Amino acid sequence: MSTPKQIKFIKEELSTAKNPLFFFDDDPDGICSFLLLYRLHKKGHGVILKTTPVLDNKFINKVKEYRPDKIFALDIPIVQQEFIDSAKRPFFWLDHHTPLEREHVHYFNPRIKKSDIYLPTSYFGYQLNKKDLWLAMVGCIADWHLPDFAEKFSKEYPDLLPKVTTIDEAYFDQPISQLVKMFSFLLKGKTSEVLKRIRILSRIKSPYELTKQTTSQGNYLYNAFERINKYYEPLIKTALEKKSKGKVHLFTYIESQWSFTPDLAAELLHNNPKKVVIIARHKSGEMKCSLRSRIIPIAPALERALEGIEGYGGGHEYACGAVIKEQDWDKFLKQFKKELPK
Ligand SMILES: [Mn+2]
Repeated sequence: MSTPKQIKFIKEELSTAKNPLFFFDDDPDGICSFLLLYRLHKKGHGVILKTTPVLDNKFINKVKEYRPDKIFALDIPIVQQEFIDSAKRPFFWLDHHTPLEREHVHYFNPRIKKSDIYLPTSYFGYQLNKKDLWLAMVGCIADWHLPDFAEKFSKEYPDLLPKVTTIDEAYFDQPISQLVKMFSFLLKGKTSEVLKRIRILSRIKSPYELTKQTTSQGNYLYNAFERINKYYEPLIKTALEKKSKGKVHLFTYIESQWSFTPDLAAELLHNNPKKVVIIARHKSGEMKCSLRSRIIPIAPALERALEGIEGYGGGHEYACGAVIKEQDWDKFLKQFKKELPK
């Protein structure tokens, strides 16, 4: 939780910035954080970190291009010291991943003080920008957190969140889940297209522009979402219908344009809370997978199952990722099932 002094400080720094440059993570919490900060003064530029959680000197050309007077890094797990040093600008880093030691940066992360606290960056964003409650709500829910302003949101948008219960329900079963999904899907595709969508999103004032397409820009974004969702729907339908014996619910798919793996994994787990869910996407001779569970720890089983296999993987106790060569896939699966706790 950030202190009133910290909030005042960042607000002040934002209001005096003439040309701020925002770097943000490519997930809904990342864009919602950016939109919340950007929409306060509508100055400067945003850069999305596509497919990398690291902000390093690869991005220095953006600093040269935009010549910002201040830099803000939002929801980015790793900012390298070399980048902070070569950027040579007042640097502000708002994040909620595992805290790192860095110098010459104003670093705000609720976990510095309390290591087990979980507050998405959009939560911080809402403390800075109280106007765009809906953006903060979408960012928090997408990052699996039901914020303390959920009641306020439910009162303002009763049709989007009729009642405040659990994060699981808000994420999957309440109408707001459609917005969460939209934000996730609008980030898929070519960087130029994604940037265009984010530019349009920065001008959206109400969630109904998206859900009810009350403006042409809302309509444009809704159509972009629908085009991507058309590929997702048959996949999730097949994945849910698949019968599974034992502890593992496995779904493999081929999709060349977009990865739906995190979205499929989350939804399948919601429907199979007692199982280990494995989603694997065939790509260039490899199986790129996501392993998820709620009650069965999977990290140790994965580590042992990787023995003698061409591939790699790892992660947290209940959420892991792995990449396995196709020819070793069957052997890997067999070993993994055997290694799961009885
Ligand atoms: Mn986040």
